[in-house]
Amino acid sequence: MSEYFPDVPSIAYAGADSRDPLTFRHYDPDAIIEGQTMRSHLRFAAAFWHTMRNDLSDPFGSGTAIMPWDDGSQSLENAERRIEAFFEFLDKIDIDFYCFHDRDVAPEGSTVSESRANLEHMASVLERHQASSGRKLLWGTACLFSHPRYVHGAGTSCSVDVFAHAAAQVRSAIDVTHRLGGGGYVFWGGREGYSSLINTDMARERQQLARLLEMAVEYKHQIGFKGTFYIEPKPMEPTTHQYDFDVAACLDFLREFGLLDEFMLNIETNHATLASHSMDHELSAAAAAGVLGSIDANMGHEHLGWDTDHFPTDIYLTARIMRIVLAMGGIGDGGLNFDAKRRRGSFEPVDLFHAHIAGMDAFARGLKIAAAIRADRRLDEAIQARYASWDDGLGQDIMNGSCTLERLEAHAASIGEPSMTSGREEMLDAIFNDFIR
Ligand code: XLS
Ligand code: NI
Ligand code: NI
Repeated sequence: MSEYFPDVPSIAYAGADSRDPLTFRHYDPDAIIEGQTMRSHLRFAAAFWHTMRNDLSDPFGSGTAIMPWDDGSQSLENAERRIEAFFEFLDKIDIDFYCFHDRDVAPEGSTVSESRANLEHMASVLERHQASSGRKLLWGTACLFSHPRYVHGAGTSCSVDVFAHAAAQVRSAIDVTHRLGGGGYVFWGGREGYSSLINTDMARERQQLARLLEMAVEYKHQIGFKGTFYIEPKPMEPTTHQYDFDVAACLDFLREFGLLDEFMLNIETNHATLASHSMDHELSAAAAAGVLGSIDANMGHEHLGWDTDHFPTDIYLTARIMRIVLAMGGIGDGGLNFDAKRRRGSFEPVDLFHAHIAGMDAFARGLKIAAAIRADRRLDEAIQARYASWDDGLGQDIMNGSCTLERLEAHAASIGEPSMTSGREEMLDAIFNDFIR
C-alpha cells in the first residue's frame, strides 16, 4: 500500500505532558475507566464524507483542501484510491469505525443499475480493506440530498418517480451496509422538509416519509440485516423546516406511524443547537425514551447559525455528553462519529490528524471527567435528594396510580404551605467545574 500520509506517524498516547501535537495527550485507548477500556467506551468513527470528500469549499469560495490522492475525476480508480488513503488514515489515527454515504464512496452512474454496480464494486474494495485492517463499519447511509432530482425532497418529494429513485438508493445502501457488517443504518433526511408551506402538503409528505421508512424496515427484516436503524434529527437547513426536527419530533413521528420499536436516534451536537436545544437536552430526551443509539460528534460555533460541523474540542461539552452516556450504561452498538470538518484554513492533509486528535482527546478528557463526577457522587446525590419526597408514601402512590385528586386535596389542606428548598444551581455548577482539569 502506498503511503498517502508519508510524514505522519502512527498516533500514539504520549501522556498529558507531551508537546508533540501528533500524539494523544488524553486518549489512551487501553486505559480502564469504569471497568472498560477507553476504546470501547468511545467507539470513535471517522466520517468518509468529511475526511475524504470535503474540499473545504464554502458558499463564498472554492475548495482549499490538499488531497494528493484525489485526481478530481469520477472514476472508480480514483474512488479506490480515496478508500486506500482513508484506511491508511484510520490505521494511523487508530480509529476503529467509519461511516459513509453511498455517493461518497461510489460515483453515481448514469442509470440506477450502473449506480448499484458502482456501489457494489466499491463495497468489495471496502470489504477487502476492512478485512486486512480490522476496521469496521459503524453505519452506512444514502445521500438523498445532493442530486438535483431531490430538490423537492426524496421520500417527501411531490414526485412519485423521485420517491422511487430514493427507494432504489436506500435499498442498495442497506444492501452494502449489510454486506459490510455495518452496525447500523442512518436515515438523515437532508431535504425531507419544506422550503415554504405555500406549495406544501405537510400531511402527505409526512405520510410518504413514513412509508419509505416502513418499506425499509420490511426490507431489513427480509434480508436479515440485524443492524440498528437510526434517525438523525435536524431542524432545518438547507430546508426551512425538517420533519425530523429534534428528538421530540422524531419520537412523535415514530409513535404516530408505529415505528418506535424499529428505530433508535443518532444525535448530533450541531443539530441540537440549531434546534435551540443543548446537546444534553437532546441526549437526555432520547435516553429517557430509550432511543439514544449513537452520536454524531461535532459542535457548532456560538456566532454562526449553520451546521458548521466544527470538531468537538469543548471539554465541558464532551464531559456532559459522556456523563449522560455513562449514566445510560454506555453507547452500546452506536459510537462517536466525527461528523466534523476542518476549517477552510486547515487545508493540509496533516490537519485531518490534528483535527481528529483534538476531538479524540477532548472526548477522552470528557470521559475521564464524567467518570470522576460519577465517582464523586455529589451531583447525582443532589438530584436524588431533590426528588426524595417522591420516593415513598404519597409520591409512590401517585406514581403507581393508587392516588386520587380527593386524597391530594386532603393532603394539601393538612400540610399547609409546602416548605421549599433551593435548587442550588450555581453551587452545583461550581462542583462540576472542579472536575474540569
Ligand atoms: C448533515 C448530517 C449528515 C448525516 C449523514 O447535516 O449531519 O452528515 O450525519 O447523512
Ligand atoms: Ni450527522
Ligand atoms: Ni450535520
